[in-house]
Amino acid sequence: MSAAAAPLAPGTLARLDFGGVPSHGAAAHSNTGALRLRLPLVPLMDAAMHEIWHVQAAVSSGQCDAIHWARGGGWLAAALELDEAAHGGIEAATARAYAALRAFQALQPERHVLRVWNYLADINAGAGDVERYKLFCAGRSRGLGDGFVGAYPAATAIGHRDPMRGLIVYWLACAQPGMRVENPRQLSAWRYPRQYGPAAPGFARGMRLPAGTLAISGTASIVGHASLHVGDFDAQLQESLANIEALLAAADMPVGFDAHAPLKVYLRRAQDLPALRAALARRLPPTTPLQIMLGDVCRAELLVEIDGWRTP
Ligand code: 3EB
Repeated sequence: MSAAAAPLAPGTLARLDFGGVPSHGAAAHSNTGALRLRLPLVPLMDAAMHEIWHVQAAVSSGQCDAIHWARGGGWLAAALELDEAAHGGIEAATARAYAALRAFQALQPERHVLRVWNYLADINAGAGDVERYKLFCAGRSRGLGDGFVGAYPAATAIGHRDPMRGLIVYWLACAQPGMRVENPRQLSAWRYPRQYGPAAPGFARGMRLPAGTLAISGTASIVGHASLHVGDFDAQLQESLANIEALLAAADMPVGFDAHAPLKVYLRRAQDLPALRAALARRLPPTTPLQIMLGDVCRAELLVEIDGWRTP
């Protein structure tokens, strides 16, 4: 993650920017061939940050129906944005997106999908089984069919508030398999009981990439399968960080945060920013690369979620 607006270096697979309304959709290609994504999550930092994925190889790129992709050195970055209104609503649009992802991935040499991000509008609207996140989970599971079963990628699913209401799915795939990591403090998401919806969320808590980096899934204040510390922002944040540390330990990686652990923090309420800043100043060394943005967590009672990377 960096704040510089430098031109893209050779070997740039993808550049992700947060904030701004995507006037021509979320995905595009730069003149170097990198995949460029502008994601409609409002940054809460003074300086706009972006995330860059590098490979040690030449990068080429293209488009296949709605999927934009860039590849190089055995890695593939790809993205898809659907207007859910044009695809029958969030469940049908998600099924369509994941069926397209699966069909596309089946034809790529980088066939292992290791990490997926999902951003959708109004994630908590609707009650019970028709809450939009649960419809999203149902659509994802239907679109994938038996794809990913037993090999779930690490993932994030966060609500945005963009009036364009796009469903944006982007992912990282590799020619080599990764190694899934589960968190001993949390029930694996695909085993969540029925109360969380008819289709359990299919994702792994973490994924060790072939190069050794750990992809950390969206991590919130959930222990077992229960949301903890409802209404208490500070305690939710501490629990989320404790979950990430448990995941690092489970992955045999150094527990704790530093310049090797870039994190993205999604806040439901901008008013929690001062409390977040104060708590992070106590918990994280100042060298930890951070992105903070507005984003709605998939359970209405959760106020904060964190995802990121840990490089060896
Ligand atoms: C959780 O742990 C919080 O549905 O892909 C985190 C990461 C969450 C990914 C997903 C959901 C997803 O259940 C929510």
